[in-house]
Amino acid sequence: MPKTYKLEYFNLRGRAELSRLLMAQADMKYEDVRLSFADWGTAKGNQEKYPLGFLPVLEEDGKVISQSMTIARHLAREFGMAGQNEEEMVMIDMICETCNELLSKMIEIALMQGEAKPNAVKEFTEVKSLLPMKNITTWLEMNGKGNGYFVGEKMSVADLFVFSIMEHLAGKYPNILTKHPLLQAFYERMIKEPKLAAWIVKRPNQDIDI
Ligand SMILES: N[C@@H](CCC(=O)N[C@@H](CS)C(=O)NCC(=O)O)C(=O)O
Repeated sequence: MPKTYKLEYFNLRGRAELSRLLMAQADMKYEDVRLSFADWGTAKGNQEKYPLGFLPVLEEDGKVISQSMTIARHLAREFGMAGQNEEEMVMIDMICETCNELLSKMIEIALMQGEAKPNAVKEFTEVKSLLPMKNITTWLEMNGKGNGYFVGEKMSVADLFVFSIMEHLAGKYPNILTKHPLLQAFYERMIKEPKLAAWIVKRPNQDIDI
Protein backbone atom coordinates (compact mmCIF):
# COMPACT_ATOMS: atom_id res chain seq x y z
CA MET A 1 0.00 0.00 0.00
CA PRO A 2 1.40 3.46 -0.85
CA LYS A 3 1.88 5.71 2.17
CA THR A 4 -0.53 8.56 2.81
CA TYR A 5 0.96 11.99 3.39
CA LYS A 6 -0.55 15.21 4.74
CA LEU A 7 1.73 18.25 4.92
CA GLU A 8 0.43 21.16 7.01
CA TYR A 9 1.86 24.66 6.91
CA PHE A 10 0.80 28.21 6.19
CA ASN A 11 0.02 29.50 2.69
CA LEU A 12 3.70 30.33 2.15
CA ARG A 13 6.71 28.64 0.63
CA GLY A 14 8.79 29.26 3.78
CA ARG A 15 9.83 26.11 5.62
CA ALA A 16 7.50 23.73 3.76
CA GLU A 17 8.38 24.35 0.13
CA LEU A 18 11.37 22.03 0.16
CA SER A 19 9.12 19.12 1.15
CA ARG A 20 6.54 20.19 -1.44
CA LEU A 21 9.26 20.21 -4.11
CA LEU A 22 10.34 16.73 -3.01
CA MET A 23 6.74 15.52 -3.32
CA ALA A 24 6.45 17.12 -6.77
CA GLN A 25 9.72 15.70 -8.06
CA ALA A 26 8.89 12.22 -6.70
CA ASP A 27 5.36 12.37 -8.16
CA MET A 28 3.85 11.70 -4.74
CA LYS A 29 0.22 12.30 -3.93
CA TYR A 30 -0.24 14.26 -0.68
CA GLU A 31 -2.62 16.63 1.02
CA ASP A 32 -1.15 20.14 0.82
CA VAL A 33 -2.95 21.74 3.78
CA ARG A 34 -2.45 25.50 4.19
CA LEU A 35 -3.73 27.00 7.43
CA SER A 36 -4.68 30.65 7.77
CA PHE A 37 -2.95 32.48 10.62
CA ALA A 38 -6.36 32.77 12.34
CA ASP A 39 -6.96 29.00 12.08
CA TRP A 40 -3.47 28.34 13.42
CA GLY A 41 -4.26 30.50 16.49
CA THR A 42 -6.85 27.97 17.60
CA ALA A 43 -5.24 24.83 16.18
CA LYS A 44 -1.84 25.45 17.79
CA GLY A 45 -2.99 24.23 21.21
CA ASN A 46 -3.62 20.70 19.85
CA GLN A 47 -0.55 18.93 21.26
CA GLU A 48 -1.33 15.63 19.58
CA LYS A 49 -1.41 17.16 16.07
CA TYR A 50 1.27 19.81 16.64
CA PRO A 51 3.54 18.41 19.36
CA LEU A 52 6.23 21.10 19.00
CA GLY A 53 3.72 23.95 18.71
CA PHE A 54 4.83 25.05 15.25
CA LEU A 55 4.48 24.22 11.56
CA PRO A 56 5.24 22.49 9.26
CA VAL A 57 4.13 19.03 10.31
CA LEU A 58 3.92 15.95 8.12
CA GLU A 59 1.38 13.25 8.86
CA GLU A 60 2.63 10.02 7.33
CA ASP A 61 0.14 7.16 7.59
CA GLY A 62 -1.33 9.09 10.53
CA LYS A 63 1.99 9.51 12.35
CA VAL A 64 3.14 13.08 13.02
CA ILE A 65 6.65 14.28 12.12
CA SER A 66 7.79 17.82 13.06
CA GLN A 67 10.79 20.00 12.18
CA SER A 68 11.03 21.03 8.55
CA MET A 69 14.50 19.58 7.99
CA THR A 70 13.61 16.27 9.65
CA ILE A 71 10.60 16.05 7.33
CA ALA A 72 12.63 16.93 4.23
CA ARG A 73 15.49 14.54 5.05
CA HIS A 74 13.01 11.75 5.73
CA LEU A 75 11.19 12.33 2.43
CA ALA A 76 14.51 12.57 0.59
CA ARG A 77 15.54 9.15 1.96
CA GLU A 78 12.12 7.68 1.14
CA PHE A 79 12.27 9.02 -2.43
CA GLY A 80 15.93 8.13 -3.10
CA MET A 81 17.05 11.76 -3.18
CA ALA A 82 19.38 11.78 -0.15
CA GLY A 83 22.59 10.53 -1.80
CA GLN A 84 23.93 7.14 -2.85
CA ASN A 85 26.64 6.73 -0.21
CA GLU A 86 27.94 8.37 2.97
CA GLU A 87 30.19 10.79 1.08
CA GLU A 88 27.28 12.04 -1.03
CA MET A 89 24.99 12.21 2.00
CA VAL A 90 27.47 14.38 3.91
CA MET A 91 27.84 16.74 0.95
CA ILE A 92 24.08 16.96 0.47
CA ASP A 93 23.60 17.63 4.18
CA MET A 94 26.22 20.39 4.21
CA ILE A 95 24.56 22.13 1.25
CA CYS A 96 21.12 21.79 2.86
CA GLU A 97 22.31 23.24 6.19
CA THR A 98 23.82 26.21 4.36
CA CYS A 99 20.54 26.75 2.51
CA ASN A 100 18.60 26.48 5.74
CA GLU A 101 20.71 29.21 7.32
CA LEU A 102 20.01 31.46 4.32
CA LEU A 103 16.31 30.65 4.54
CA SER A 104 16.20 31.47 8.27
CA LYS A 105 17.76 34.85 7.59
CA MET A 106 15.32 35.55 4.74
CA ILE A 107 12.31 34.58 6.87
CA GLU A 108 13.55 36.79 9.70
CA ILE A 109 13.86 39.76 7.33
CA ALA A 110 10.50 39.05 5.63
CA LEU A 111 8.73 39.17 9.02
CA MET A 112 10.55 42.32 10.16
CA GLN A 113 8.71 45.60 10.27
CA GLY A 114 9.76 49.15 10.96
CA GLU A 115 13.05 50.94 10.88
CA ALA A 116 15.36 47.99 11.39
CA LYS A 117 14.30 46.31 8.12
CA PRO A 118 16.25 48.39 5.53
CA ASN A 119 19.48 47.87 7.47
CA ALA A 120 18.83 44.15 7.81
CA VAL A 121 18.23 43.91 4.04
CA LYS A 122 21.44 45.83 3.35
CA GLU A 123 23.45 43.65 5.72
CA PHE A 124 22.00 40.51 4.15
CA THR A 125 22.58 41.54 0.54
CA GLU A 126 25.99 43.12 1.07
CA VAL A 127 27.52 40.95 3.79
CA LYS A 128 25.71 37.93 5.19
CA SER A 129 24.72 36.28 1.91
CA LEU A 130 28.20 36.54 0.37
CA LEU A 131 30.05 33.65 2.00
CA PRO A 132 27.18 31.14 1.72
CA MET A 133 26.69 32.08 -1.95
CA LYS A 134 30.41 31.68 -2.59
CA ASN A 135 30.40 28.28 -0.88
CA ILE A 136 27.33 27.09 -2.76
CA THR A 137 28.97 28.18 -6.04
CA THR A 138 32.16 26.28 -5.15
CA TRP A 139 30.20 23.12 -4.33
CA LEU A 140 28.45 23.26 -7.70
CA GLU A 141 31.75 23.87 -9.53
CA MET A 142 33.27 20.87 -7.75
CA ASN A 143 30.81 18.52 -9.46
CA GLY A 144 31.99 18.38 -13.07
CA LYS A 145 31.99 21.88 -14.49
CA GLY A 146 29.04 23.03 -12.46
CA ASN A 147 26.65 22.46 -15.36
CA GLY A 148 24.63 19.71 -13.73
CA TYR A 149 23.42 18.83 -10.25
CA PHE A 150 25.25 19.47 -6.99
CA VAL A 151 26.12 15.88 -6.11
CA GLY A 152 26.65 13.03 -8.57
CA GLU A 153 24.49 12.85 -11.67
CA LYS A 154 21.11 12.62 -10.07
CA MET A 155 18.86 15.32 -8.62
CA SER A 156 18.90 15.32 -4.81
CA VAL A 157 17.31 17.26 -1.99
CA ALA A 158 20.34 19.61 -2.13
CA ASP A 159 19.42 20.67 -5.68
CA LEU A 160 15.84 21.30 -4.62
CA PHE A 161 16.88 23.36 -1.60
CA VAL A 162 19.36 25.48 -3.57
CA PHE A 163 16.69 25.96 -6.25
CA SER A 164 14.16 27.07 -3.65
CA ILE A 165 16.61 29.58 -2.14
CA MET A 166 17.52 30.91 -5.59
CA GLU A 167 13.82 31.32 -6.30
CA HIS A 168 13.50 33.50 -3.18
CA LEU A 169 16.54 35.51 -4.25
CA ALA A 170 15.24 35.93 -7.81
CA GLY A 171 12.01 37.38 -6.39
CA LYS A 172 13.32 39.48 -3.50
CA TYR A 173 17.03 40.12 -4.01
CA PRO A 174 17.71 39.68 -7.76
CA ASN A 175 21.05 41.54 -7.49
CA ILE A 176 22.48 38.73 -5.36
CA LEU A 177 21.59 36.17 -7.99
CA THR A 178 22.89 38.14 -10.97
CA LYS A 179 26.27 38.41 -9.20
CA HIS A 180 26.45 34.59 -9.17
CA PRO A 181 26.05 33.54 -12.83
CA LEU A 182 26.67 29.83 -12.19
CA LEU A 183 23.86 29.74 -9.62
CA GLN A 184 21.63 31.83 -11.85
CA ALA A 185 22.19 29.31 -14.66
CA PHE A 186 21.45 26.46 -12.21
CA TYR A 187 18.20 28.19 -11.19
CA GLU A 188 17.22 28.66 -14.84
CA ARG A 189 17.94 24.96 -15.56
CA MET A 190 15.99 23.73 -12.57
CA ILE A 191 12.92 25.87 -13.23
CA LYS A 192 12.59 24.01 -16.56
CA GLU A 193 12.67 20.54 -14.96
CA PRO A 194 9.25 19.23 -16.06
CA LYS A 195 7.90 18.12 -12.66
CA LEU A 196 9.08 21.28 -10.92
CA ALA A 197 7.73 23.48 -13.72
CA ALA A 198 4.35 21.73 -13.44
CA TRP A 199 4.28 22.30 -9.66
CA ILE A 200 5.22 25.97 -9.97
CA VAL A 201 2.38 26.57 -12.41
CA LYS A 202 -0.24 24.94 -10.18
CA ARG A 203 0.83 25.93 -6.65
CA PRO A 204 -1.30 28.56 -4.90
CA ASN A 205 -0.18 32.20 -4.66
CA GLN A 206 1.32 32.69 -1.24
CA ASP A 207 0.02 35.09 1.46
CA ILE A 208 3.45 36.53 2.34
CA ASP A 209 6.33 36.66 -0.11
CA ILE A 210 8.67 34.19 1.55
N1 LIG B 1 12.77 24.62 13.53
C1 LIG B 1 11.40 24.62 13.08
C2 LIG B 1 10.88 26.04 13.07
C3 LIG B 1 9.41 26.07 12.73
C4 LIG B 1 8.85 27.45 12.77
O1 LIG B 1 9.46 28.41 13.25
N2 LIG B 1 7.62 27.56 12.26
C5 LIG B 1 6.95 28.81 12.21
C6 LIG B 1 6.60 29.15 10.77
S1 LIG B 1 8.02 29.24 9.74
C7 LIG B 1 5.65 28.72 12.99
O2 LIG B 1 5.04 27.66 13.08
N3 LIG B 1 5.20 29.84 13.53
C8 LIG B 1 3.94 29.93 14.23
C9 LIG B 1 4.07 29.76 15.71
O3 LIG B 1 5.20 29.60 16.22
O4 LIG B 1 3.01 29.81 16.38
C10 LIG B 1 11.29 23.97 11.69
O5 LIG B 1 12.26 24.07 10.92
O6 LIG B 1 10.26 23.34 11.39
